[in-house]
Amino acid sequence: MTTAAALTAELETVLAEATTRLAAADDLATVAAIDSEFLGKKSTVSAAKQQLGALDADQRKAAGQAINAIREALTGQVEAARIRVADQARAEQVAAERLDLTERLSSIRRGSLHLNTQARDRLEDVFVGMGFTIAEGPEVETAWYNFEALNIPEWHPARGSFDTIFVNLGEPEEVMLRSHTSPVQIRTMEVQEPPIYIVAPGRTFRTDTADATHLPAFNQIEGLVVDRGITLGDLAGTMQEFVHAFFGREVKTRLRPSYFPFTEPSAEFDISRPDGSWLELGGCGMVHPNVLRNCGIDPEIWQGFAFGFGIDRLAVMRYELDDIRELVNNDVRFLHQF
Ligand code: FA5
Repeated sequence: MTTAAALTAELETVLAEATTRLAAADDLATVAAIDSEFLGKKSTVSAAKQQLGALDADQRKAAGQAINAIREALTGQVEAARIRVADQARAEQVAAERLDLTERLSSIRRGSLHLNTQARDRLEDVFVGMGFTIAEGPEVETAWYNFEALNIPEWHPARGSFDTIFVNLGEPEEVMLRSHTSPVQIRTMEVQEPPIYIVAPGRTFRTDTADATHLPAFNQIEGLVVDRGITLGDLAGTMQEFVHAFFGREVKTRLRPSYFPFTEPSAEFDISRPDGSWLELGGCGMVHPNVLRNCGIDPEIWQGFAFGFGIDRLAVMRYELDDIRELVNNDVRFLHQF
């Protein structure tokens, strides 16, 4: 004959087993299987209920209470296991899908100044170190500053050689994008009394087609010195000093006779490449007396020299590029190298 005490003892064994199995369960399917095994229709708890009718009336109440208590305890444990396993699964998923933002951050590369800007800054440093100051002028110029004041009157064939880009303003061919930085010489001498020692870096424009050594928009640095007793020797010495400071002592320089209407004598200034060939950097010469006169400076008292170099070509040389167009292609793989 079953007694309430025996039934309770049996149910407690069942509860202990369920407790152990639930503690080991690590997924929702296992918890669901334990739930139906211990609380479903075929479970010991359900079977115990059916045995209640066979008990004596005095035993029935105690046994019924014991079954309910076990049932509640089991239900509570199954629910707790379900929550624990679900939380664990969510935590695992979050960990798996987590984005490592610190890793991403450390892989972002910092930008750097464009090669032309680096070259220009370095040029300014070298010339400021030699006692020059920095001057500026506008990128849109009039014929007076770009040509006439520089001793290039309208009929002069040299005007054609500048491949000028004109702006549709005023008289035809009166307003233009400056084709060189030499107009800054005029603007400086108009407002400044000698002695003058300036360099003027800036953008210049020509109808040139882009190739390995040409760009339609490029940069020049103009230099102008006006003082007493200035000679061609001062020009040559300044050029050489500048090249040594900018490129190092192994780079050689040479002056080739040339022609510019605003200097007399005039020269083309070349530097040696590692392969032994020469690269033309720019023009230079002694400031023409007419140019000084155009700015109200007496050429009997003051003499000067001037030069104009291509900054892009300086960058090509300094950073050993094969093609000047690399400077404007905007290819990050290229730009990141410097
Ligand atoms: C001039 O522009 C004169 N103003 C230079 C000058 C100044 C002479 C003062 C005397 C006194 P040129 O046209 O040669 O000269 O140009 C000077 C330099 O600018 C060239 O040697 C070259 O380095 C650069 N340059 C000219 N055209 C281009 C271009 N299309 N692309 C890149 N660089 C260029």
